[in-house]
Amino acid sequence: MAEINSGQAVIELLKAEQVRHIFGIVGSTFLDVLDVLYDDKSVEYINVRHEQGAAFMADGLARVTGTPAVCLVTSGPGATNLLTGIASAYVGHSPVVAIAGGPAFGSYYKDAFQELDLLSMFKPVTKLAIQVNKPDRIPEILHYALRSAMTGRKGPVFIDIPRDVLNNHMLQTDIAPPGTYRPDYPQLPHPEAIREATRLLQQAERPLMLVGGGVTWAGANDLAVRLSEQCALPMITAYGRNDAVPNSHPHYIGPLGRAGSPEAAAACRRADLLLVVGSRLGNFTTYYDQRYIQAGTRLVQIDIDSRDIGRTYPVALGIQADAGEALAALLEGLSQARVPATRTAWQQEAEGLRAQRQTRLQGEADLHTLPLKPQRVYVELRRVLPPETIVTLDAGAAPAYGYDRLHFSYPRTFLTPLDLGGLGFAFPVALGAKLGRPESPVLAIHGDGGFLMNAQELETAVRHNINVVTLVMNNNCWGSEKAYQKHFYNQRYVGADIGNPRYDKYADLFGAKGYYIEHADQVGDAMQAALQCGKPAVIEIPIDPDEFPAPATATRRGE
Ligand SMILES: Cc1ncc(C[n+]2csc(CCOP(=O)(O)OP(=O)(O)O)c2C)c(N)n1
Repeated sequence: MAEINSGQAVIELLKAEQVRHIFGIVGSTFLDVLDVLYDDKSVEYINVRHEQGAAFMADGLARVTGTPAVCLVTSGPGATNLLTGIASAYVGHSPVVAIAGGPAFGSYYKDAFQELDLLSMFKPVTKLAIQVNKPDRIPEILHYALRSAMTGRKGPVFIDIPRDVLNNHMLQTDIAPPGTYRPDYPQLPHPEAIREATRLLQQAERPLMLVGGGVTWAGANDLAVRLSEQCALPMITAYGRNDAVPNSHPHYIGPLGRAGSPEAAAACRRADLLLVVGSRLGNFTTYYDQRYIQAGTRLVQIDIDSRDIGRTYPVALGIQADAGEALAALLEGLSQARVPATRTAWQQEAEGLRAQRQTRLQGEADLHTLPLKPQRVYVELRRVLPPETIVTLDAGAAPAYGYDRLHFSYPRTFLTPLDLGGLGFAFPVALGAKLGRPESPVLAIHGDGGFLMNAQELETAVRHNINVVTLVMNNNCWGSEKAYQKHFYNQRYVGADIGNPRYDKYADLFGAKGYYIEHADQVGDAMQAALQCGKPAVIEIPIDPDEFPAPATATRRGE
């Protein structure tokens, strides 16, 4: 066995999982780990300006690569600042490994300097929150954490390592490859379940596939498309998962759920069988009621995690399996099956809905008002963005118009806060995504409120040359929430309006590049220039301060 120091062990254990970036702010509790990076340049410490940014960056990186992404921060407030970003990774099933160097082991339970019960704080937003209690156990406990993060439905983990456990120890350990401490192969579906699923699919007259994020995590996007083609199955996507299938595919109708496509909703209401692949059928995909999924619709639900199978809607058949293995088995099971004749009419209906959506979105090119409406900005974005662009959306009204209006060609190119709905998400997540996929253009879409929540990371972006473009649609208000006061409180606005600096100037001050445009015909040129300027860039567009989508009726006062 090799003898290495504890700091080196942490770095080598992470490198075995392809980790190339660690996000955080320097702290005295974990300096043995940082010191390793003085010589070893194969891992870069991205030192950020607020730990929330670090957690969001790690989330972004993990979502675009599928590999673990790491935060390393100091105790107490360094760790609590991570919480919202770790919650985002939890909701997004993103394998983020958050490590905090804690106070000395012997000082616990004395209200020591920066001592907080971090394990209790992180438990509800992680798959595992654990403390290392002995230097020799660093490899074992890191393996436990990595196995938890990467197995089944992925998700974040939290590891507290007291400073005297972490620093200044020699360990006898060999660095083992991941296959020695976590499973290499995905979970197969039960053959009986696949036979039953093929039978249900063959019986259905109007089957529809609802493709969720689990398909992307399983790398099974092509298989979903092949099944759709083989069985004449129209496709819709779960909330925020538009990138799970190529949007130009003639079988793709649109995204279901909040701010989604009415045509996808209409298809869902018409379906007699819904093949749900890798979707938990969460709040903003379904609203947990019958507005999309009708009581009579039969559900075949495939998920890696049994906790969400039949959780809200009773299933005709639940299959616990990896999405890719299940889709491959269905393709095999249906390879000799003839597509039932009744499907032709259904396919035509689905094609009609797809065409209806395209026409509706194109019609928004006729919105000529100033300040611009966000809908019009998206018309221009669809025209100009290269197909491989990764787009991150913030919470908020102006970004929300993007759920139905952006066009995706490849998996892992659409990153959204999902049901967390956290503001301040898009910009730091974009930075992490860019580090994970440096060859891809990356665009963050923000309202003015959400952008300023993590805008300090522009300094991180400039210093580390992380060249993402951020679009700030500025309406000088917390628009998405102001909408409630407009519609349900008779425009009695309280706490709804805010002021802003000019964000193009803000960008210039940080050494980034700023653009300010007001007209639709400037969007394309500004976006192209920003994508090519060789710096982080911010484009501000003033937008109509009165244009918000009507809030969902389910969230009306008191309901
Ligand atoms: C961290 C956080 N705080 C508060 C909210 C509640 N909230 C949701 S959207 C919104 C307004 C967003 O304003 P802005 O980013 O300017 O975008 P707009 O809606 O104006 O387009 C607020 C306050 C939230 N989702 N997340």
